Amino acid sequence: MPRLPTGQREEDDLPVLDLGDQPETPRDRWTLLVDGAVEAPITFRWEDLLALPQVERAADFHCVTAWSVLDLAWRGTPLDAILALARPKAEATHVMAHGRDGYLTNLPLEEALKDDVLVAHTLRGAPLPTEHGGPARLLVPQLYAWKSAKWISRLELMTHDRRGYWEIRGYSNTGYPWRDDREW
Ligand SMILES: Nc1nc2c(c(=O)[nH]1)N[C@H]1C(S)=C(S)[C@@H](COP(=O)(O)O)O[C@H]1N2
Ligand SMILES: [Mo]
Repeated sequence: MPRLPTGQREEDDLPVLDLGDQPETPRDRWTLLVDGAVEAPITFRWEDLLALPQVERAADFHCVTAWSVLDLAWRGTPLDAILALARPKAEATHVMAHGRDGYLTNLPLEEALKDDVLVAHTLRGAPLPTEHGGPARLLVPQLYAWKSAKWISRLELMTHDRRGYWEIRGYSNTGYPWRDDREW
């Protein structure tokens, strides 16, 4: 198995890529809302997040603009632990991740619930820097990096699919790096 998907080249340092607005949120004012198709909408504060299970994951990160960074060390809370507390309704099929910069990206629950998907707050042993989405971002390493919403503010459970920022603008709805699944 090659280490890099088709069309990707390796970078040592994580580039910064976003729409340009990098919101600063102090940890004591940070919140994450889980709502939509759930039985129990819930808002997490920073200490609530840290009270949930904390795991380490080493993961490769593939951006559709052709860079990949291998073996990044992340720490954070598994997304399934967060979503479970809101009790997704049986008819929930997708989740929209909202960033504080207005960014949106959509995921099928099947991808969102995978073991490596985190709300990540630590990168390479240090607090996640603002430019990489700190205090906390979504990490969905099995999909192209545009699915990993920085500055996560809201996880909206949905009963049908809806496209996010890049998914409307021509990126693939699914975004599987290992299938060279870049555009629709
Ligand atoms: N909130 C937010 N998240 C975002 C983006 C963005 O513009 N806003 N850009 C995405 C894209 S296209 C990529 S490649 C990665 C880049 O993450 P990085 O800047 O930490 O390398 O963030 C993703 N998450
Ligand atoms: Mo990207």
